[in-house]
Amino acid sequence: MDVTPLGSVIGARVEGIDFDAPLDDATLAGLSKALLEHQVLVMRAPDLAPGQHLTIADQFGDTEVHAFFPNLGEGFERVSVLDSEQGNVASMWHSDETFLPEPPLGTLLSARIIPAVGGDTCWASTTASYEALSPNMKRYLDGAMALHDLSRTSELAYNTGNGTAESYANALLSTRRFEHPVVRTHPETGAKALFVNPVYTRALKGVAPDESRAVLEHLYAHATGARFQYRHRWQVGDLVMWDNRCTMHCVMRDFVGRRVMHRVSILGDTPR
Ligand SMILES: O=C(O)CCC(=O)C(=O)O
Repeated sequence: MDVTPLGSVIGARVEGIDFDAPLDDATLAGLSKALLEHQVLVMRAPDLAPGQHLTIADQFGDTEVHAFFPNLGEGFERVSVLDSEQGNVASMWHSDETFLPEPPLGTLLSARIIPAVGGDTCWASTTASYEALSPNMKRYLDGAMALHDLSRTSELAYNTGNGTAESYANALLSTRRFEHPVVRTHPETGAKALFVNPVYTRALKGVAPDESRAVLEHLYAHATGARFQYRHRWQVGDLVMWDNRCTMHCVMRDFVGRRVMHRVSILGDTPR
């Protein structure tokens, strides 16, 4: 397996893996190590069928049925489909499903249909952005908690006519709302990472709304700076895996035409 860095703090290309069969132990260990080191891995798996996609993801841990994305249906509920023609383009910075008590550990995303130009995905390293904070800000955030829920996406959907009053109300159920530390410690590397994002994080706990808004806006602007990013130009058949515990990502909504991705997420643990 060859691992070549693609960005200065995040991203690597991994070549030499045969995805036609389940991964052997050495390959699995090599990929896991590369993921911890580079946070986002870009691979080629042009003939990846949904069943193989699931088999590979299952080797990293149990996989989930996504909280709200459509999926491939019976037997393949754990393969979500992001089809731009159904309005599913994740074009705001986020870490996956942080409104859950145990957000996913990581995700494997397979490019099925890619527009001729545009539709790149950017990932940002939240360990690198945490490291670059001032000592004063690190002290301020130490022990801080934030509330994550689905109210922002539901409100946007409702306001634009893409959601019902019922879906808006359902988004506020307690199973879709959780408090997490603003700075989490990666359970495997021990590195500290910022763990707030503009899609699901709604407020810092225990501070005035103005202060919460100002601090979160500052953190989002800081954490999505170009120096922390890797930007991927997709080809059909690319398979990208990311560590959701120390990254955020965002699709560039700068394309015309259709864009279809299949995704499988691996269950994670409680952020601490
Ligand atoms: O479509 C993409 O490139 C990113 C998908 C995404 O944001 C997600 O799966 O959470």
